[in-house]
Amino acid sequence: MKKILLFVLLSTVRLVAQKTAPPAPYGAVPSPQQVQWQQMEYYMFIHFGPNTFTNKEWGHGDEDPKVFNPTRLDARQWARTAKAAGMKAIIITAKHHDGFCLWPSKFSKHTVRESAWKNGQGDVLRELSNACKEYGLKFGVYLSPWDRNHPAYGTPEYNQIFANTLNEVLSSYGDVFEQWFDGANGEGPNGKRQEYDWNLFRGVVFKHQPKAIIFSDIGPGCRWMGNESGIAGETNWSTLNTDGFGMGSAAPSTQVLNTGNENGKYWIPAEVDVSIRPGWFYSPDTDDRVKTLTHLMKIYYSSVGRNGNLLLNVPVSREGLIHPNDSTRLMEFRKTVVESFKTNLAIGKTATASSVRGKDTQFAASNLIDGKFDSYWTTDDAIRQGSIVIDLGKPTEINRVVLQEYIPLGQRVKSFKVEAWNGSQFVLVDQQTTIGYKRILVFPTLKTAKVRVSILEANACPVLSEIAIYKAPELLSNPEIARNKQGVVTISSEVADPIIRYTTDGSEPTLASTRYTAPFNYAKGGTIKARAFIKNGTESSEIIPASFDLAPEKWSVVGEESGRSLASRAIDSNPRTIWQTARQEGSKKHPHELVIDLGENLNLKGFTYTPRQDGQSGGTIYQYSFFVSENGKEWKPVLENSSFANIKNNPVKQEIPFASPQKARFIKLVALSSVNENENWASAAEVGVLLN
Ligand code: FUL
Repeated sequence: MKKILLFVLLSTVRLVAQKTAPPAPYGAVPSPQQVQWQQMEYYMFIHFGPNTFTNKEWGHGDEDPKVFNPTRLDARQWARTAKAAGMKAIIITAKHHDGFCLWPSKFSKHTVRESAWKNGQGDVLRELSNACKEYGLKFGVYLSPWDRNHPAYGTPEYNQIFANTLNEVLSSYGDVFEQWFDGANGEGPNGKRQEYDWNLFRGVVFKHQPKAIIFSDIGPGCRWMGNESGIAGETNWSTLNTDGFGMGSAAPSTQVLNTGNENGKYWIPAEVDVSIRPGWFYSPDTDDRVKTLTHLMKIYYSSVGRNGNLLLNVPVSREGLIHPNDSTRLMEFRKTVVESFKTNLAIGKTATASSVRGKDTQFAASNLIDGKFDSYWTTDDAIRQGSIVIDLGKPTEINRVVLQEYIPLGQRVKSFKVEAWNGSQFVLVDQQTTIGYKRILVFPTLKTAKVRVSILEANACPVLSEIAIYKAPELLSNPEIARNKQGVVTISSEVADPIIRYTTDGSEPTLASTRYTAPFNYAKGGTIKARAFIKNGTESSEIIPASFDLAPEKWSVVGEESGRSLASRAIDSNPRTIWQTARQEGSKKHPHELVIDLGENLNLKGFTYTPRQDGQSGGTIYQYSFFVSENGKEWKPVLENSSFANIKNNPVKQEIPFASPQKARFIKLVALSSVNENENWASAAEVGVLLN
């Protein structure tokens, strides 16, 4: 009898409990596909094509398709590497701006069929889509509408040709989880630009792949987050206003793409695309410049840790393989992420909230520490603030807090803070703005028994899915290598009492390498590799490489007339200072020039241009000509009407080789256009030369 009574009582409690309805969705919400997509978090981008073989970032479409000839292509090796790296998918450049198709397309004459690879019988998309299936990875395709090869580009027929091309890819290789549309819109082989028919293109995608996420500047599935350096906004809304906007130059500003719009009309979350090397395509010149582990971790925290998915580019080499330098780094990266988030210290502890929706246990704070995304803590509709205390039971070392909103009900939180109990009161650890699907706070290790998370402002009652607490292993900070205008190198480190060792012959520094004790002269340039050792060499930092051209010790700027602001800043070896020209008068925008006296006759094999590194693009040069002279009077053109490919989105140092070595005492860089339309001036962080 007692048992029956208890049963009746419990059922009534449950009935009462079920009366508390969950919160209504707030604002734009993700589709089920977008939620699944967001949960993928991290996947691989592969740039591969003729550029891999020609050292270019943007091919012109006039390259001989025979240059595409990987000697040992193995798509299974790519998939195996991605899988071992913890990635969930691979997106490949099926067609980049040069128009070259990695499959034998019926709609182009610039494809693998015309290449030397497998005597024209190969199909990279077939091999990769099969390998992805074998390794349980999703498969995605990048197709550039901009086509510098197709003769119809720039004419109305091209839109249908591009739609047919898309149709071919999306109906031939099984499921495609993401269709990547590049917004770049430049000239075709006929010098014309295309008006793209995006409605037509989107229709083709959804016809064959109704579940695909479409990436573009403005979605609709996910959006570009405004830069190619891996840094999403600290504030990052997954909602965006796109009415009235388009792709490329018609897109919202990069600043808006970086942060999204609070209360934006559509759910278009950020995808963070960044390359593991300085450029998107493979080049043997960058084998030594694979991003360090520390840099990749920083990118992880500013992408996945800021409500964005990380699309990390790993360019396939000329052999058709992922290079060992990249795969080694990917494995180190994977290991560090796994170790950092191995043990959630909140699991099994207690969580108490300031209030719970309808006082109903189904919305209790314990849902925050159950490791399940689908259960959540929330409050009554009228309550938009709240705090949760997680009691760790005893003083515990922590340095990461991970928060997640339950995004199927929308993104709500505008600001929050995290505090730690110091024995007598809560002290602030960090205060931030948005959370979204995932927000990771990184802070120096502290010891505490209780963590308090407070939602300070939200657009509707907060709905949080998880709060997790970790103690990630600390990485030993890396040495920094700097060289001044005179060519004197200094190596510093934040590590206490490090022993820094370095090499100048390209080899890896070991305990037996030269020890750094004082600044030294390295004016002629080359590559220095440094590494910090502690605890008698049982622990060491990463190996940090730095490459230098000839130091601009003897150089001077010629004709530094007034009005031109500090041209010498382009040759001061300090990329933080910028040369900016005066504005052109009237409607004239360009040219602008920089003339440098190298102080001696040199044999040059190329030049370098470092655009401003302050996050702005004002004055960054796009088209240019380059001249040399032995006397400063007669000038010889070396490169005319050339351009720095992709410099606007990826403003890294440009190393431009000459077709043949040039004797020169004077050099002249003439800026012919800026990356920004309507700009009538030019800028540079540094200009340098490459010696033969
Ligand atoms: C950009 C392109 O222009 C680059 O070459 C690269 O493919 C990058 C991912 O997107 O818009």
